[in-house]
Amino acid sequence: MKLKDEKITKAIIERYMNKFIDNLDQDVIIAGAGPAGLTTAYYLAKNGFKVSIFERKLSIGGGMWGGGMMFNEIVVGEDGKKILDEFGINSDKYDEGYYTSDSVEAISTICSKAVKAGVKIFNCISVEDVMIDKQGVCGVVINWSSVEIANLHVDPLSIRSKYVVEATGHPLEVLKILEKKVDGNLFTKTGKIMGEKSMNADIGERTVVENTKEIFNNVYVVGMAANAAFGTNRMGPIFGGMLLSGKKLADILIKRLKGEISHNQKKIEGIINVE
Ligand code: 48F
Repeated sequence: MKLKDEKITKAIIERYMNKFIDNLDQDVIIAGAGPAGLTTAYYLAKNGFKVSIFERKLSIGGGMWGGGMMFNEIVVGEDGKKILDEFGINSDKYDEGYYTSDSVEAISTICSKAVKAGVKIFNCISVEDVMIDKQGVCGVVINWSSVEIANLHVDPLSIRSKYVVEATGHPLEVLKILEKKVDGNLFTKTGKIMGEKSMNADIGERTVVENTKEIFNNVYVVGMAANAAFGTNRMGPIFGGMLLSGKKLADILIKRLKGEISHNQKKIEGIINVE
């Protein structure tokens, strides 16, 4: 059989468009395909929920590939190791409470398991805004990362979801948009982004799980973004907290999607100013 170049083109465009159209209305949209966002997505999809991730970069996996300072090994603690085991990722005991894993094996396995569980990942797309109604956030506004990088004046598109997850790591891109554009406070002590504190692995690993929660109506924060939002420490190349944060958030969202926990909706004056 002779291959037709235009048929290859048509197959790609048609399949991508179908995938895209099928994902215009979601249970959960996640901004950022780092370890925390991917872990959240994996557990949601595994439980039958419709979840997609938009990732700015060509490659997914965020900051996990490079381990610490490009030494491509990661460290996890006792609880993090249990999640590595669930994913089927090899790890070696280094000392009591310290396990190491090859970072390439770790993140490529998490990516693969997430996609095979049904997560739809759209790479090369940046979340540049949120969609809002009287109840709070109800989706995201996206554009090709190349449009953003080239600074082209091209209008974006909008995707609806019941919940949006801020998983952009250190830069907190979704929350910065909310802080700037939407009247009403974030659910932090100050009502604002509190800002990440300097390195302390012990505190950072613990608080990243505590800080994994709703931060604005229908917006949840996970992974490094959670500590940056609620003003606690970074933890560096120990990654158990990212996985545990992702799993915790999936559990919360599953309960909420099933109606097992009530909405923590706060009335936000002026969220939309026009009747
Ligand atoms: O930074 P990242 O890996 O976040 P994480 O999952 O994990 C943090 C660790 O890597 C490490 C750490 C803990 O040990 O401190 O830093 O919390 O992944 C965030 C992803 O979000 C993408 C970005 O390219 C990265 O892959 N991203 C950032 N802004 C946007 C975005 C955006 N506006 N739209 C889409 N993707």
